[in-house]
This record gives sequence, C-alpha cells and structure tokens, in this order.
Amino acid sequence: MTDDDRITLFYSPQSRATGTRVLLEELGAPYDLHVLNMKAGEQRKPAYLAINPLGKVPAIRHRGALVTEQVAICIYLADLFPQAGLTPSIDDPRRGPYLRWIAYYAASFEPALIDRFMQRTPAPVTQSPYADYDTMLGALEAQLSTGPYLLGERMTAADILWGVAFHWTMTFGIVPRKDVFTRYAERITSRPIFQKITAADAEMAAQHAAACQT
Ligand SMILES: N[C@@H](CCC(=O)N[C@@H](CS)C(=O)NCC(=O)O)C(=O)O
Repeated sequence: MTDDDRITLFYSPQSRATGTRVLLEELGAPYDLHVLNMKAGEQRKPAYLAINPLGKVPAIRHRGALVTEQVAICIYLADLFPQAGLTPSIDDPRRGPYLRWIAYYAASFEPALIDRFMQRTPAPVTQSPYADYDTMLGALEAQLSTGPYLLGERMTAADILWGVAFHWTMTFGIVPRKDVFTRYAERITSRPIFQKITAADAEMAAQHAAACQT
C-alpha cells in the first residue's frame, strides 16, 4: 500500500458525502478526509471549484484521478475492493440489475425528489426522465418488497447508497415512511458503521456551525 493508494474524500458532514464515507468504511478502504465547511461556503471558493466545478460533494481523488457524482463513486469504490463482497462481479447475473438500480438513483430518483421538494410541476410523463413520481417510487417499492436487499439476500454497495438515501429523504418528509422503505433503511442505518459516521457527522457539523459564529 503506497500513499497514492489512499483515497481522498472531499467531504462535508450531513450531506450526500456521508453515504460515500459509510461505503468507504464498509469496504475497509484506506482514506483521508478533505473537509469543507459548507456552512461557511467553502465549497464555492475557487480552491474547491478547481476540483469540482459544480461545488458539490462527494468527490474523491485516487491515484491522481478525480471522480465526482455519488453513483460513479459508489461503483468505482465497490469495484476497487471486490474482496469486501459488495459488488457483483462482471459475469454475475446480478451485475446488470446492480448497475440498473445505482443508475436509477441519479437518473430517476433524484430528479423526481427535487421536483417534489421544490413543489414544481413535473414535465409530462413522456418528457420527464422518471415518468412520474408515483410510478418511479412504485417501481422501487416493488423491487424492495422482494428483499431483504435490493438484489435479494446479499447486501451490495447499491444498498448503502439507497439505505442512506431513504433515511434522509424520509427524515425530510420527501419520501413517505412506508413500512417497506423504513425496514429497508433500518437494515443500513442500524449497522455500527452508519451509527459511528452519524455521530462523527453531528460533532463535525456542530464545529462547523460554531466556526461560523466566531
Ligand atoms: N450530482 C451530485 C450532487 C451532489 C450534491 O448535491 N451535493 C450537495 C450536498 S448534499 C452539495 O455539495 N451542495 C453544496 C452546494 O451546492 O453548495 C452527486 O450525485 O454527487
């Protein structure tokens, strides 16, 4: 293991980067945090915009290459540590559905979520990337009902992405607290690593808030 093998995670607590950190821990990956105080607007300063022009976290740097976008990072990291058993191999029949549901997160779920959160009138079903909100969520509900995990009996990196997402979207009241979603999210949020990162996030977020008051 060289220094170059360590992963740098551009991070802010209680954000979409939290799921990436949980995944890194579940994979047993060597990583360092590059923390941005988003309350102080550090993500919009030139230094970070030179790394990610969108000013968003998560982003990771590994062996000199930069990866942004949660779903790309999720696939990349799980493939990097196959020994952790969180990614179906390329010839595993679950590989296609695994990629499907990870892509679904960014391509269908998030656009629907933001439309719903902003109370915007969605595009007509034939032009909307996610058809309509109820259909988009209904497809997920049907898949999760086959459980316990998205792809059946074994947890994958996709479940970390989705479990953390259901947790925060239900907390914000954007996704309804249906039993199937609640039980699914709890499978991830009850894990010691999620609990540990949540506690560390609360502490870091409080420090960030305090730093803004001085
Ligand atoms: N498309 C990005 C979105 C990431 C994103 O929205 N991150 C939020 C944190 S939850 C962010 O960095 N917001 C800071 C800002 O826009 O100022 C992804 O999927 O990774």
